[in-house]
Amino acid sequence: MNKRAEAGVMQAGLEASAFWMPYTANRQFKKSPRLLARAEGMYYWTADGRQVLDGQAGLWCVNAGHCRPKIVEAVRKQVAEMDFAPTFNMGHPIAFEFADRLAEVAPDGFSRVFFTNSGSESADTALKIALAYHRVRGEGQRFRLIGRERGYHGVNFGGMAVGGIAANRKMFGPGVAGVDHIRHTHDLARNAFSKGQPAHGAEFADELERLCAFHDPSTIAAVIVEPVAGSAGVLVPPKGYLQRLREICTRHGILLIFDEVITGFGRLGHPFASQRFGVAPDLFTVAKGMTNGTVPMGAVFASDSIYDAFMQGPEGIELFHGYTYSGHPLACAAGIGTLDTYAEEGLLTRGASLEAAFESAIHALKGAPHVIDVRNIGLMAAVELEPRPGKPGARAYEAFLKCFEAGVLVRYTGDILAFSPPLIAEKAQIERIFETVAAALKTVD
Ligand code: PXG
Ligand code: PLP
Repeated sequence: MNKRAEAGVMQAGLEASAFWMPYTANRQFKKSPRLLARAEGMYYWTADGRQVLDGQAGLWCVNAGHCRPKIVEAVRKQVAEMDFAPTFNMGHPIAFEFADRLAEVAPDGFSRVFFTNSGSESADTALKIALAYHRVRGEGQRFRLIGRERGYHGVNFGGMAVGGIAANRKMFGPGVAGVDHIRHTHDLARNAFSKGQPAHGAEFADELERLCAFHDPSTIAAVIVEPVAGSAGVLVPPKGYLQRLREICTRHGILLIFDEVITGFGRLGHPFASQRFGVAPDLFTVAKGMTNGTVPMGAVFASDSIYDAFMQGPEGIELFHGYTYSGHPLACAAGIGTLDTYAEEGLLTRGASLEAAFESAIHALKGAPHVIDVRNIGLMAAVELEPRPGKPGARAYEAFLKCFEAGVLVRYTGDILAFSPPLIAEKAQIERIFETVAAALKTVD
């Protein structure tokens, strides 16, 4: 443990720290920090030595649990062998190997992988591929991008523009031109306490048809949605909704992009959400679970026909896009170690066998104080609380703190508690997460 941790910074505070923390109330946090110092399997240990059960897989990314030996070893070996090599006009074998391994686990027809370094970069990359795809096919008039209210596609300009969480957008100016949004699918009045896909709301997809009529569909390049919205608080698509989006996109020649940054790599009990829902996108993005969170990496999977469209023109660079660290050797090594671990332990489908236990454990919270909704699919779930009057978010924050004090880490966003344990979770650990939440809610006013 380092000196600061030994000195007990959790007590001392970090008010003078240089670290400008992301998505965090810096002043509040630095007065009473919560520091994680070590991790293994389902657990973290705080800087002062307390064990904490990880109910959110790091940040929706550590799907195989923490510090798994195959992944650690692969990264250790790679860093000593070759730290970095460019992928612009050069290549290294491990990047090709990892792309091929990814194509093997991808749904049929997705045999091309473009590497990025995060979910945000994946979203922007997918949007740019969509625009360029239409352009190389002589349909450059398709410039519009359609997102959805309450969607999250990261924080870069493209993803922010199609994103639909107001707080993430309002400070940052007019953004990208030609963007519109369909409404979100959250409908507590009809769907509260749904198990799995809610019954009502397939018709929300018809808003896309309305936007097509309004803008002229031949100006729309792509629609991007999360199959299950994660950041906005686990909004599960109503039955038939994704199918309807797919039909409308196909009818009008619009590309459908699934943002699978959270839903990818086993979160829904299938390798990818498109398989769970039986709806195929044209492009999909991943990150997080791709390397088990060990080294930052993301990717865009392209259907063969999209990749092929780019390979028709004159010889030369087909797509003027890429990141210094696209296909970084350490990330590829971590990714291969991750896929090996997923395969050996059946983790890309393990969620399916845990889903029933997970569902009944979380739905036991129906009737607990302040709970106005419980929703779940695969191994992701949320509990929505009635906000404290005039103080949105305060109740969930308090519940989160009480859970953390009781040794369970959960995520909160607004007045929603969100859950996404590592896919190695045992039933008893899942039960402990929700028993801890139940106990915490009894003490929150
Ligand atoms: N798309 C989706 C669907 C995501 O969930 C991103 C893109 C952006 O990925 P990066 O790697 O750039 O962060 C995400 C990320 C939360 C939370 O509190 C969710 C995310 C990130 C941090 C917190 O729910 N999702
Ligand atoms: N800014 C400058 C000045 C650069 O030279 C580069 C890359 O060469 C970038 C930004 C983009 O960095 P990255 O490729 O890591 O996204």
